[in-house]
Amino acid sequence: MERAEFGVKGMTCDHCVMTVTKALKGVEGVKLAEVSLAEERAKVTFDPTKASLEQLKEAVNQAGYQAL
Ligand code: 9UX
Repeated sequence: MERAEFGVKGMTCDHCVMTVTKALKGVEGVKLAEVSLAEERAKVTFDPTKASLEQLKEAVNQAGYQAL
């Protein structure tokens, strides 16, 4: 299992946080996704044989936010 952390811009409320969290958890191989509105960051634990950091960021971007 691999742990990644990256910035997420564009979240302004708790519902945004849920949307980003669900987007990350929807990526195959993701075990845990913690998103902080205050920190504007996502911390994700995933199986690197199933998902990549690029895929995680793509999921965030597809949901309408900006992964850094
Ligand atoms: Mo409401 Mo958070 O539009 O964007 S879900 S502020």
